[in-house]
Amino acid sequence: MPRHKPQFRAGFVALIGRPNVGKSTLLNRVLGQHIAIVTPRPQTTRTRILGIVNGEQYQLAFFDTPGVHQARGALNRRMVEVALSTLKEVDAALLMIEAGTGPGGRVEIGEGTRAVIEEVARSRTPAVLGINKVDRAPRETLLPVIEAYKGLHAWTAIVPFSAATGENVEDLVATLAGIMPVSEAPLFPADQLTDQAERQLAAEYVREQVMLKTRQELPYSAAVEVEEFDESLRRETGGLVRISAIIRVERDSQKAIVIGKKGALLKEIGTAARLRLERLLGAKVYLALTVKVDDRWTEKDAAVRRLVT
Ligand SMILES: Nc1nc2c(ncn2[C@@H]2O[C@H](COP(=O)(O)OP(=O)(O)OP(=O)(O)O)[C@@H](O)[C@H]2O)c(=O)[nH]1
Ligand SMILES: [Mg+2]
Repeated sequence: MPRHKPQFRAGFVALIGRPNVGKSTLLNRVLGQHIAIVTPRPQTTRTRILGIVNGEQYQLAFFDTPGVHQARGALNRRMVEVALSTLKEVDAALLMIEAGTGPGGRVEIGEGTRAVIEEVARSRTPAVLGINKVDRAPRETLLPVIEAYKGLHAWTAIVPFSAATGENVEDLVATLAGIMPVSEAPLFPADQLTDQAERQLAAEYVREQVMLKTRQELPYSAAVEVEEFDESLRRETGGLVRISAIIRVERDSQKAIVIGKKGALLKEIGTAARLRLERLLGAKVYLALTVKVDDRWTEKDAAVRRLVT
C-alpha cells in the first residue's frame, strides 16, 4: 500500500528575544542571504523583517523582530511594540536565548528574559525555545540550561543550535515546520525571499556599517534614508545602480565623527556598504553618502515614524 503523502504545512514564525541573542543571524542563515543586518551590538534590528524559507513539504515565513528591552524614548518604544505585536500574528514563536552558564555553572535567567517569556505566554502562541550560540558554550552546560527553562513555560520543543555555524539549524527548521498549520498551498510565491525592497536593504547596509565603525551612543543615533535608487542603467552591459543616501544623526559632534578626518570614515562606511550591495544586486553600485543632523530624532514619535520604516 502506498503511504499517504505527508501534508504540506505553511505558516508564520516570530523570532523573538532579548537584543543580541542572534535572531537576525538565524534569519540570514535560514535564508542563505544577508537580508537582516547583524552587529555585535544590542538593538541592531529596528523593524520587522520577513524572510521566507521553502522546503518540499513546508513554507516558513519568519519575522525577525527588534530585541525586547526596557524601552526609553520614542525609537525604543516603537521597536519593542513591533516585536511584541508580531507575537499575535504568527502561528508559532521561536523564543531565542543564548547558551552558556554563569560562574560556578549557575543558570541565570535575567528579568528581561523572564519578561519576554511572560509576553509569549500571554500571547498564547505556541512557542519553541531556541538555545542559540551553542558553538561557544561547553556541551555540559546545555543540560542545566534546558532544565532551568523547562519549568518556565509549556514549550512545544526546546532546540539548541548555532546560527553562526549552522549546527542543528536544519533540525530547528524541521521542528518549526512540523507545528505549522496544514495548508493547501504556499503563502508566498516560491521565488519571494523577503518583503524588504532593495532600497530598504541599501539603507540598512549603510546603517550596519555606521554601527560597526562607530562607538558609544552614535550607532543608536543614526538613521539612514535612501534618496535616490536609480537602476535605469542596471541592465546595460556593465550596468550600474546609482544610490544616494543620507545618514541622519542627532548632533553636530556625531556628524563630525561619522565623516571622520578628511572624510575618511564616511568613505570606509561607503565602501563596505557598497561591496555588500554589489553582491546583493549583482551589479556595480555607485553609492553617494551625506550626513545630516536631525536634532534628537530618536525621541520624537513623528521623526521615528518617518525614519524607521
Ligand atoms: N558565537 C556565536 N555568535 C553568534 C551566533 N549567532 C549570532 N551571533 C553573534 O551575536 C551578535 C548579535 O547577533 P544578531 O543576529 O545581530 O542578534 P539579534 O538578536 O538580531 O540582535 P538585535 O537585532 O539587536 O535584537 C553578532 O555579533 C553575531 O555574530 C552564534 O550562533 N554563535
Ligand atoms: Mg537583529
